[in-house]
Amino acid sequence: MANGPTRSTKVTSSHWGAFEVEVEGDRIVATYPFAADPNPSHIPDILAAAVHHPRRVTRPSVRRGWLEKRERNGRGSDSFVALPWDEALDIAAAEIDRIRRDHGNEAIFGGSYGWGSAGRFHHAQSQVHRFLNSIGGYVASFGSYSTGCAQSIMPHVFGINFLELLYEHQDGWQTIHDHTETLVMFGGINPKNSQVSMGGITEHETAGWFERFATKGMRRINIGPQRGDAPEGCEWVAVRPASDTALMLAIAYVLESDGLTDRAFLDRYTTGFARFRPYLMGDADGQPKSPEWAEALCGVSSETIRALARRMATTRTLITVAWSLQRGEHGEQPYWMSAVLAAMLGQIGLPGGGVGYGYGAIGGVGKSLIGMRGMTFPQLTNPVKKVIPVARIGDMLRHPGEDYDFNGKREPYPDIRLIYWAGGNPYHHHQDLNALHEAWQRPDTVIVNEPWWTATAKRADIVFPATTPYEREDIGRSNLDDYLFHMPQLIPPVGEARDDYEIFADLAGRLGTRETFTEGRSASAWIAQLYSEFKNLADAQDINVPSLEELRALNWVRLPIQAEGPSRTLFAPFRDDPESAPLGTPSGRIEIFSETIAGFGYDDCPGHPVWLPPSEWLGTADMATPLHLVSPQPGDKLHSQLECALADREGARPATILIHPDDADPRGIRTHDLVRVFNARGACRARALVTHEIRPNVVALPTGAWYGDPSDNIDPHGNPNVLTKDVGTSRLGQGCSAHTALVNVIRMNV
Ligand SMILES: Nc1nc2c(c(=O)[nH]1)N[C@H]1C(S)=C(S)[C@@H](COP(=O)(O)OP(=O)(O)OC[C@H]3O[C@@H](n4cnc5c(=O)[nH]c(N)nc54)[C@H](O)[C@@H]3O)O[C@H]1N2
Ligand SMILES: Nc1nc2c(c(=O)[nH]1)N[C@H]1C(S)=C(S)[C@@H](COP(=O)(O)OP(=O)(O)OC[C@H]3O[C@@H](n4cnc5c(=O)[nH]c(N)nc54)[C@H](O)[C@@H]3O)O[C@H]1N2
Ligand SMILES: [Mo]
Repeated sequence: MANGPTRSTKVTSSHWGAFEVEVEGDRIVATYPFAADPNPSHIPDILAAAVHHPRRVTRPSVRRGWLEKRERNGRGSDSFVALPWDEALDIAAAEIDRIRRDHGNEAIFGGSYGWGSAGRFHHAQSQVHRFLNSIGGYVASFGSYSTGCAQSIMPHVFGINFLELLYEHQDGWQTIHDHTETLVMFGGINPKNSQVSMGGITEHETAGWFERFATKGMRRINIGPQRGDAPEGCEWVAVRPASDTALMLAIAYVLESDGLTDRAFLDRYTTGFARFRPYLMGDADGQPKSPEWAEALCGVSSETIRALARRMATTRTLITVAWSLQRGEHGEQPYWMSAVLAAMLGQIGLPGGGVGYGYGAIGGVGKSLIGMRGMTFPQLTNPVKKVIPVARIGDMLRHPGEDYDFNGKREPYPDIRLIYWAGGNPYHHHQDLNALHEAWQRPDTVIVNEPWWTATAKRADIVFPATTPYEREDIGRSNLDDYLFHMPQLIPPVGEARDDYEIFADLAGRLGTRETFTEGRSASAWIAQLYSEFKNLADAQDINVPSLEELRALNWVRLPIQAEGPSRTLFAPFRDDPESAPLGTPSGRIEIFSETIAGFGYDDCPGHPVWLPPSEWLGTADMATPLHLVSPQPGDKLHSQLECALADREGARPATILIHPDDADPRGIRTHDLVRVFNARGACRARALVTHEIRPNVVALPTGAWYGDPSDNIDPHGNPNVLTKDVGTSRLGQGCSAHTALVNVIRMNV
C-alpha cells in the first residue's frame, strides 16, 4: 500500500462553535465535535464539502460588461473574466480613485453588513472599514438586521445601549433557574438559533438549562406561531404573528382592572403611566384593550389571556422577547410594551423576574462571564459622517438625495456610486430581493470580497477571492464565551484566494495609504500585536492568559472568567437605589411615556406603546394572499453560509416550508410536494412539510437558500426574501421588517 498524505487534526472556532478539523494533504476531509461541548452543532458536518466546493471563487474576476463598456445593467446575468491579481487590483484601485475624486468619499457605501466569519483579526467588516477610512472614508450603516429596531427604541425606554443591556446585564441562566417560576417566552427561546453566537460559542448550554428548568417544575410558556420555537415540553400559545402587542396590552388590562398592578413600583421606578393608562383602559379612544378585544386580533382566547395575567402577577415571572418580534413593521411596540408590562408586574430588578431579550437568539445570551476587552482590529476614524440605518440600503439606492426620518433626525440619503462589500451577503439578508436587484443596477461599480460565488458575488463588477478561516491563522474569542482559541491555518488558500487583509493592503498601496492601513505590519505581526494588548488587559484584571506561543501549542484554553456567586440580575442596582443608580433616560426612570419620542411627532411610533397593526398580517389577509409568512433563521447552517454544499444534498432544495393541514388540505398539498409561494413582490419554489407544529394561516420558510436568477420570475431554491417587504419598522427604528409578509401557496404540477 502506498503511503498516503499524512492526516492531522486540530481544533478551530466558528460562530457555531468549536470543532476538530481533520486535514489530509491540502484538503479538509472531516470534522468532529469538540469534546467539551455538551451539545455540539451539526453545522460543521458540511464544511469539508463547502470549503473545496466548485463554487469557490478561485481567481480575481471582473464582469464582462463592466470590464469592456462599464455597463451597469448586466449584474446577475453577465459572465466574468478571470484576471491576474495585479491587473484586477490595478483596475479596482483606479475605479475607487475615480469615484472619490469625481464624487467624494460620500459616494462610497462601505457599511458592508454581515456576519463574515469568526476570528478576531481577519474580521472582514473591520478590514474593509479600516481600508476605506485610510482612503478618506465611506458611508456607514447603523445597527443590525438582528436588533436594529430594538437598538433605536430601547435606549429611550431603559436609558441604556441595547447591546450592553443584552450582553452585560441581563439575568444569567443560573439566576433564572434559581428564581423564575413562570417563563413567558414571546417568540420562544429557540433551540436551533442558540447553536450560534457571534464570534463563537464553545459549550452549548441552552438545552441543558431547559432540562433543569423542567425538572424544577418551572412553567415554560412559548407564545408564538410555531411550537418548535421553544425546547420540547414547553406549553404553546399559538399566537398570530405580529399581534403580540395586543396580547401584552390585554394582559396589562387584566392587571389593571383586577387590581394586580404594582403601583408602588410604578411610582418609584417609572414615569408616564398616567399618560398610558387612559389608552389601556379605553378612556382615550373608546376601546378598552380587554382580553375580548385582543382575542379577535391575536387568536388567543380571552380565558387564556386572563389566566396568564393572573399567573404572571402571582409568581416570579420572567418575560422574554425574541429578536424576531422587532423584525417586523412596528417592531418597536412589542419591545416597548414588554417593558411596560414587566414594570406593571413590579418584578424588574428582582432575580428571575422582569423582562429580558434575545435569550436563545444566540447561544451566548444568558452566560454570566467576567467581561474582557481587546483583540479588536482598529478601524481608524471615518471622515465621512453619513450613516444610514442598516436595513434601508434599498431605499438609499432608490432615493438618492431624498429625505428620510430616523429616530428624531431627518436627512437626505447619499448618492452612492460605489459599493464595497466584504463579509456579508445582501442577497441573503435584504428584503424584497427583486426590488433590490433593480436598485443594485444604479451604482457605477460594485466590488465584493467573497470565498464563494454567492448571489452577491454574482452581482458584483469586481470579485476578489477571499480565504476562509481554515486557510489563515487567527485568534478565536468572543465576549460571550469562556474559551480562547488559536485558530491555525489548516490548509493552503484554495485557488488564488487571498486574505482580506492582503487584498486591502494591496489596494491601499495603489491608493497611497499602505502605511496608514498596515502600519508596517504583516498579518502575523498584527495578530501578535492584538494578542499582546489583550494579554496586558487580562493581566491587569488578574486573569491568567497564556502567551501567544503557548496558545499556539495548546490550540485552546478555557479562561477562568466564570462569574462567581449568584449570577446577574438585570437592573438590580437601580431597584436597590433608583436615586443613586438612576437609568440613563431623561427622567432617570423606566419611560412608559417618552416626551422625547412624543416630540418626534411620528404617527407610526407615538409617545407610549400602542397597538399598531402592520400593513401585512392576518388582519389584512385576503383571497390573494391569505397566509402570513415567517422567515426564521435556518437550523442547519448560519444564514447563507456553506449553502452551496448543503444544496447538493439529495432533496435539500428547494427549501422546506411548514404549512398546517388546514391550509394544505384544501390546496391538495402533501408533505414533500413542490409548491409555489408567491405574492405581488415575487415567487419561489419550496418543498412542503405539512404539520400541526405551526399555527393555521401561517407558513414558515427559513432563510438561507441562495437567490437564483430573477429572469425566471420564480426563485428556484426557496429564498423567502423574494417575498418579504422592504419597509422600515417605523420612522423611529427603521429596522428590518422581514417577518411582515402575506403570501399564497399552491401545489406545483411536476
Ligand atoms: N427574511 C429574513 N431575512 C433576514 C432575516 C430574517 O429573519 N428573515 N434575518 C436577518 C439577520 S438577523 C441577519 S444577521 C442577516 C444575515 O445576513 P449576512 O450576515 O449577510 O449573511 P451571511 O450568509 O452570514 O453572510 C456572510 C458572508 O460572508 C462570507 N464570508 C465568510 N467569511 C469571510 C471572510 O473571511 N472574508 C470575506 N470577504 N467574506 C467572508 C460568507 O461566505 C457569506 O457570504 O440576514 C437577515 N435577513
Ligand atoms: N442555526 C442558526 N442559528 C442562528 C442563526 C442562523 O442563521 N442559523 N442566525 C443568528 C442570528 S444573526 C440572529 S439575529 C438570531 C435570530 O434570532 P430570532 O430573531 O429569535 O430568530 P428567528 O429565527 O428570526 O425567529 C424565531 C421565531 O420567531 C417567530 N416569530 C416570527 N414573528 C413573530 C411574531 O410576530 N410574534 C411571535 N411571538 N413570534 C414570531 C417565528 O416562528 C420564528 O421561528 O439567530 C441566530 N442564530
Ligand atoms: Mo442577525
